[in-house]
Amino acid sequence: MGGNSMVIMPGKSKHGVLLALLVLLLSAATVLSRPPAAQERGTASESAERAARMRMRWFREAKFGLFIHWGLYAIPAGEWKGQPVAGIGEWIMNRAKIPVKEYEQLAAQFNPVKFNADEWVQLAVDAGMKYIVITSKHHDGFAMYASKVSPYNIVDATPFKRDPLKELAAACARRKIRLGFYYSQAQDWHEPNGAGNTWDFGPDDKKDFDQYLRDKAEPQVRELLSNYGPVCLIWFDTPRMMTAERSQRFIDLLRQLQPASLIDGRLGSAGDYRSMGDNRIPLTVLKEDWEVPATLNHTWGFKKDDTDWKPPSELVFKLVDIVSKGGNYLLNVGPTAEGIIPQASQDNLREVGRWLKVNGESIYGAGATPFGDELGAYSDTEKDKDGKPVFKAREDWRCTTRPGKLYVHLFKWPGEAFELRGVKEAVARAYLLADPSHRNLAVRKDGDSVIVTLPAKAPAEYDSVLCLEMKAGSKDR
Ligand code: JFZ
Repeated sequence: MGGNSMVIMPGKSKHGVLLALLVLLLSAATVLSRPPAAQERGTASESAERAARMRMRWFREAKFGLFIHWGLYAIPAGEWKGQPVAGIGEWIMNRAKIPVKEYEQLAAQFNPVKFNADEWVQLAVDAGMKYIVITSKHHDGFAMYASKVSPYNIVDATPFKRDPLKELAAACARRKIRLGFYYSQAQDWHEPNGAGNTWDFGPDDKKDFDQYLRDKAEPQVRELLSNYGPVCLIWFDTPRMMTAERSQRFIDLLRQLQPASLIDGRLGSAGDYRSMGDNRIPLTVLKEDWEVPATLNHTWGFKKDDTDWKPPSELVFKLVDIVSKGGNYLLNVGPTAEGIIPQASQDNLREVGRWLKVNGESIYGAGATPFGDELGAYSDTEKDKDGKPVFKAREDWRCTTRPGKLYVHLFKWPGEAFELRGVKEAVARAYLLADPSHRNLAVRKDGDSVIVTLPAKAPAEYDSVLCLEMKAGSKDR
């Protein structure tokens, strides 16, 4: 209502005023004549919103999770019949067009005796991660858990015979970290009616996709939601051929079996949050809930040749950048066929954890930046190949928030002093999180600017966090 009159009023003409009155009368009439059913629907959707808000609470607090891509593809590890296969490791069956009959034989060799659920969970804890998402079944169709729905699973088809998801669920419960399952609902290259395997089974549009959904995907998701205790989310992926109706059957399963469990953004219809493209961090703050899945090298599933690891400095920057834009970071490891998480992955993640031990209050449950200019801007001069202006990210600082507090993340130490523009409120005090005694730093206000005097040397590696506490009663950011 207010919105309508606001739009019309600035004209200030007689007609404008009359029109505004008319709009007001009309909107009042619609409200009054609304049938009771519609009002009830209003409250029903309000309670649905409340339920969604409750479900989302842990996710908004968590910010940082461990993704694990583990399956039969860890055996070839990026190489088939002596030849390297380009692309991400878990896609090898597709990239090399390996027939089901051949790929299936990998199961007989899969014996990851070095797998230790407690060690994996400990890594996530050490890294400061708050949830773990592991592939229960990737596009290759192989279930990494004891499934009664299909014998093509780790317990029935391998010499290993153990259920790693059961062991992980127990270890996660012990360490109080949440566990979720990746499940490839649409692509299943093992099944004649699953999406994606055109080399064995012909084009997808000739398949009885609903037969596959009803007889494998839906009952397997039911197993995952029934046999492993609380599941924090199901991470669906690549929604080929997923109509609204097909997606709804999965939503119903989740809401019925585990109403607190979240649905990611790749089911086929809207989930509980938005999933960004792989490794794609948005350029600006997004008001909705979102998560970016990302790799430590260039593959999800283990590839023996991929040793191009992102350094800890980049991981810390990306984590902070993501939180300052309102999102979560789901960072992947690809364990080997023996059950070992590559040492470089472990080392780099533990470095992030070391930084988080000191600076975690600026990350967990923290809000997005109230500024925005620091995120970068579109260039006035540089254009991309489509003639659109290039976005230039700025990397020297980011800002995260808590009520009454601003956390300024300084990636490049400014030395001497730091000036923050656009601060209307009064600053009560300023200190560095890396200073164990949180000694007050000298702060000066100059109009909308805050100028903080800093020590000569950065107190932390990667990112020194400057905390500004606002005076109570001054405008909340
Ligand atoms: C998918 C999978 O195919 C891949 O194997 C891996 O599991 C990854 C996490 O997800 O790949 C995608 C899916 C979506 C996008 C990119 C890669 N996307 O939206 O940009």
